[in-house]
Amino acid sequence: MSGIFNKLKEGFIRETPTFQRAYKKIFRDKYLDLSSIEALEESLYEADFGVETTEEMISLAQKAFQSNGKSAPLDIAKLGAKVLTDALEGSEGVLKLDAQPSVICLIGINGAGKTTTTAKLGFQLKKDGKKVLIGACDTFRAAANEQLMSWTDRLGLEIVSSSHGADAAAVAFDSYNTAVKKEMNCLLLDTAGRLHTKTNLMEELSKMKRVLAKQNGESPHYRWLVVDGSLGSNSIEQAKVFHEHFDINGLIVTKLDGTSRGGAVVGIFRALKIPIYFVGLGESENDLRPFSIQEYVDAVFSSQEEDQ
Ligand SMILES: Nc1nc2c(ncn2[C@@H]2O[C@H](COP(=O)(O)OP(=O)(O)O)[C@@H](O)[C@H]2O)c(=O)[nH]1
Ligand SMILES: [Mg+2]
Repeated sequence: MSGIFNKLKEGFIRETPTFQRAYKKIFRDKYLDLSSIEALEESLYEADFGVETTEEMISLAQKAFQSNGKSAPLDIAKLGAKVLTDALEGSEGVLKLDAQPSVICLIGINGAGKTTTTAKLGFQLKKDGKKVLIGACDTFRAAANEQLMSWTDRLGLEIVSSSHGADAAAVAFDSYNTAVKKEMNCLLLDTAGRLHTKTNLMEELSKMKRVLAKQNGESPHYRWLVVDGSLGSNSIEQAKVFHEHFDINGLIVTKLDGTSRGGAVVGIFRALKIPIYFVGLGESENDLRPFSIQEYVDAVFSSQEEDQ
């Protein structure tokens, strides 16, 4: 497994002790019994895998137990991996920068990780040889520009920003024009996320979307909702509100490096059926990773093998 996904795996071991205990017991006893199935069920709920996925796993485990009374521990890993892999079918988003500039809008509530993800993604695309421009469309918070600019200064990224209180759609408009003029491959738009004035935020986002669509019918090509993975399945309802107003076509799940609720990735995808493009696994510019079903499933279910 590649280095960075280890952070998810480490998080899963450290933050979900119940899951690991249940799993370890099955390994130690070398077979499945009613008490270990029960422990597994409880731990799956605690890790926020959600009702659907937990029930699927438990019903398969029960079947395995009933059919031979014993099920090798690795079978549990295999069985769980199959349930997750099936549930996550179609969840891997693949970023293609066909349009020039391809416009990616990151939206979501305060603290979800939009600004950090904008910087990380800009950095990674630049490393891949893309010409990247960042538009600072969070004009609501006074410190928002400084936060983004300290990232772009450090990472050598180009940015279009405006003063605090400016019209976010106007910043999006200017950013797009600059991106066209400078022949950028990609324009990343960071946005505001206040929740207490939700209606205004939704109006602001809708306006931004309209303005961008006027400049280019296809833009914004990517409308990504950034969700905080540590909030678990609570993100689902919030996502629906944003989806109504912004027609979300991609997800970023952040903070999977240190959460006890990493199972929520499955519930979020099952509820929304919107592909996950990247996951956030830490606070540095290198801690963003394209979402991979295989790596996610390995991080959840392979964690005990090395402990044996
Ligand atoms: N551990 C961890 N922290 C993160 C991650 N992504 C963002 N953060 C932190 O979450 C906080 C809020 O992030 P920010 O980008 O400002 O959120 P925004 O309000 O949506 O723009 C900051 O302290 C970030 O460093 C992540 O993947 N892992
Ligand atoms: Mg921000």
